[in-house]
Amino acid sequence: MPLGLRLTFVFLFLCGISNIDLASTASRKCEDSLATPLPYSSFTGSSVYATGYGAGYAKLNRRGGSGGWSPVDADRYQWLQVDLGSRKKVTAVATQGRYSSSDWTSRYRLLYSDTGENWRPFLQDGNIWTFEGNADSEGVTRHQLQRAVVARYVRFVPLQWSQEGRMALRVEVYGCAYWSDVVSFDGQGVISYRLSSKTKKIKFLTDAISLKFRTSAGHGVLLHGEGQQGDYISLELQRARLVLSINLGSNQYGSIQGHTAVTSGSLLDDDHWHSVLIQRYRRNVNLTLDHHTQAFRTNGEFDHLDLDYEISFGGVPASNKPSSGGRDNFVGCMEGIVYNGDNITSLIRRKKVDTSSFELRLRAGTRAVQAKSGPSDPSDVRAQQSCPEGGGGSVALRQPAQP
Ligand SMILES: [Ca+2]
Repeated sequence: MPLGLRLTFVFLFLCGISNIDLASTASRKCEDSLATPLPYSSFTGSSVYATGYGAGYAKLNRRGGSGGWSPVDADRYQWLQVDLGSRKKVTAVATQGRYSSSDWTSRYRLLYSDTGENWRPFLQDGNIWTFEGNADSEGVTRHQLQRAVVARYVRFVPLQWSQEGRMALRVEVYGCAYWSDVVSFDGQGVISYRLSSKTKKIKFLTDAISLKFRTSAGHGVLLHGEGQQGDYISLELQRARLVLSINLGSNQYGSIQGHTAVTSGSLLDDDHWHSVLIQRYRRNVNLTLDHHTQAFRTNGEFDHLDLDYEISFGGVPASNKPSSGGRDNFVGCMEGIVYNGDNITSLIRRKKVDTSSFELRLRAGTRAVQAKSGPSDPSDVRAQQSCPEGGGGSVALRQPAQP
């Protein structure tokens, strides 16, 4: 089969698959009870007041043990932790006091984490949020989260508690399974997404690109595309800030300069997930980082992004390197990469994206998939330990130093 024909076929086939994926995830409610089905050992606490007050008894409406969790001390350093077993989408929480007692928690904060070590407070309206808890032992107070979070671990941190009794909790966490293909980048691999055959250039009047990333490295290219006329789009981390560079065209005399760069965020190398959305219509661009949107217009007079036949994620492809000047590849994890309607991460799992000249590894739940055409080498094992899903374990994003 001629090369061009094969590429066209693959491209059309993939669009169909990604549409099905998006439709199936959008249509279901996300309100399952996540904590109740868990075993005793999935609950841990900062301390335990006495036998029968263990964290595993902290299930909503249960009366096991002494009817709930209570710590030894009464200060703001106590916490009750639920390990959901794998990353879940969390949409609501509920609390209750210890069964038939004068022990409860009246105000608390919520922390969440992928690793159980690196915690992030739940925010509402941009502030670390304090939730109203209980005023007796049996009433249930439920809070819908203003914005769902994705996490494996959830911690309840009591701030105020019963005046007459002790600090105590029974809890529920509501949400649903979170399916995501997480791509691990070791600084070598680059995903190259072929937009068309080599002979046909692409003109884009609009763009919609979204992805999530997590890294402990302050520098690295998240995505890059460029065209022979000098157009480009490039998203990268520089000094732990996000920089979007875009050029819809300059003229050859230099009187029209299209280069435009916008910076957003800070401390993005904090090993937490961050979401990015780029929306463009002609010269109008919205750059959204973690739900904060910056609107700007590109410089110059041109409306189309003229790209060559591919766009890459995690670095600049080797073929483009000379013009793009030795920028660092991304080291870390990405998920939910959607490029103009195509779910790239899903396509990678199905091995439909060209990765022929690069190494690439990803994990999808417990289904580890290796999409790599070259011979394997010993570094594979190490790299596959990055970006764990489901079973978890510690996260090593950087390559360990060579002995
Ligand atoms: Ca252009």
